[in-house]
Amino acid sequence: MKILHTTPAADGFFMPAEFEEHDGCFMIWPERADSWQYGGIAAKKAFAKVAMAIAKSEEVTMLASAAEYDTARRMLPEYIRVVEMSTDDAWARDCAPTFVKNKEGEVRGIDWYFNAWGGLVDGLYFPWDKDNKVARKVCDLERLDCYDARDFVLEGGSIHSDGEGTVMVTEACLLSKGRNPDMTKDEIEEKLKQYLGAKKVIWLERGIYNDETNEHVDNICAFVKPGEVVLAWTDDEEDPQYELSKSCYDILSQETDACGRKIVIHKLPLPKPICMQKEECEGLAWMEDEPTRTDGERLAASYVNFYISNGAIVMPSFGDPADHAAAEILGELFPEREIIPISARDILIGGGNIHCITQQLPKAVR
Ligand code: KQY
Repeated sequence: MKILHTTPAADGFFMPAEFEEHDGCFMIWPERADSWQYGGIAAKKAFAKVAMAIAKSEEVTMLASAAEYDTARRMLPEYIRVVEMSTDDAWARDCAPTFVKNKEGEVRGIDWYFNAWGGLVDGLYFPWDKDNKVARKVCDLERLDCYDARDFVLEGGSIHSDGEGTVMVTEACLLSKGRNPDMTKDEIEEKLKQYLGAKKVIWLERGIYNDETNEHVDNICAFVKPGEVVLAWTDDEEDPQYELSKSCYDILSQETDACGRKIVIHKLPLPKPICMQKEECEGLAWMEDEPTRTDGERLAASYVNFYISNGAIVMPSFGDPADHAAAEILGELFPEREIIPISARDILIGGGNIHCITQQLPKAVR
């Protein structure tokens, strides 16, 4: 693996869309006691279901610590590759590489600086040094060259690309004080263009209410094809989420993408508020100086946090009446793919969902 000090755009590389073909998917086995209740057993089962759903149509690699290797190997079918790797938690979207490719189909990784969603300002755990090495280790494992972008704090969940020059982000996240406080919005936009090969960045203002990542875009809005997005939506004007979704809707309605298309917006209903229960809080370890979940705390549940595999949409379900409507809408938008809902409360308790625990490897011509 070579560490590259040029930029993807300068080398003709760009970030493909998630709905393009993949060579596989990376995930990380959950074990962190302050993220996953009661030894993480329910989370492990949910992660295994997600991995199996994705593995129906692409290869899955599960990264697991030395301590958890045997458990992961036993709980996962043999067609899922398990590789020992040290991490601080289980958010492959955010600490595995963002992959870029060129017109010839060569794939490379990007190694952003990862600081647990805000470092010492409002990060969610400390230390994060093991997570911060995952991108390079994965590139090494896959024998892919890797761009050094460690002067810039970014997580994969904070960007979405349509693969045709448009990238979507939220201001709440990318302009947060814990990431790149010395950079202006224009400088951040320029960095995204250089590293993701983008021509246009669409800045939404906000994401999902109470999303502890400072409102990652991947929980509120996602491209389903070039020029078309799904947006997490509620009609309940009394819900604090309403203003946030409405602001995204207003921005997207006025926007065109890098190819000059007006954006088609498909509203994806939100489930009714999902809140922590006392027993769930009691199953989480407490760590000094880290935020802890409290009884009744609203979790950042959204159906937009789905993964697009080669053959399926692997989406969260919450046991809510909206589960069905959300699955139907996604089924209409992705008629060629199987819709696979996975009960996701045990992932949501950790603070993210199916998109946050997966990272696709685009199809390469090797
Ligand atoms: O949503 C994500 N991309 C990650 C959430 C991390 C939460 C840590 N408790």
